[in-house]
Amino acid sequence: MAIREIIILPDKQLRLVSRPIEKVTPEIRKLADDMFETMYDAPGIGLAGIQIAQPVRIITMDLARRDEDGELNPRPRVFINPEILSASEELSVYEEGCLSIPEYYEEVERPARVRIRFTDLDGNVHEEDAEGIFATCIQHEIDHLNGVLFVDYLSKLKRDRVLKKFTKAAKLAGK
Ligand code: GNR
Ligand code: NI
Repeated sequence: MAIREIIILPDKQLRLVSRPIEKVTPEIRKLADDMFETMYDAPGIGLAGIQIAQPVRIITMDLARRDEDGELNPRPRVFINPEILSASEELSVYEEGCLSIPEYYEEVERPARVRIRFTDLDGNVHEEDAEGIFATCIQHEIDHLNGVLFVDYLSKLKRDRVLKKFTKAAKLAGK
């Protein structure tokens, strides 16, 4: 396993539309392993392949739950070729952040519930209903697969401001 570099704004790769995964190969399993290691190290609750410069439709996620003793139970999950089948009319607001836009947080309104279809690492297809932070996170990650970032939902003023800040920082870093 390896921690890989997370690409950040204004890297244009973040705007790529990732390609579907035709078959779950050993390379895909290795990619998922590296994504988990990178995500836990960051730390983040979700990661899309393109965030480590791999434009393929794969997401890792861990929305760890606390049990009665307050113990944190890890729940690593992989979503391959995820699709949103339907979304609720009801919306909910979460303060979102993104590992590709470090230390920037804003409230985003999205459907409160979505029904998703995805393939797992064994190649089995599942359908599932998502709500709460799971619904927000899976929508945030599927957006990455389509080259969409959460700042795209903010006002042009806020989006331009954050883009400018990261462009300036990249220039100063000589990138
Ligand atoms: O770690 C993350 N936290 C988060 C919080 C609210 C809504 C979405 C997220 S996903 C983010 C990690 C990330 O950038 N995934 O693409
Ligand atoms: Ni993100």
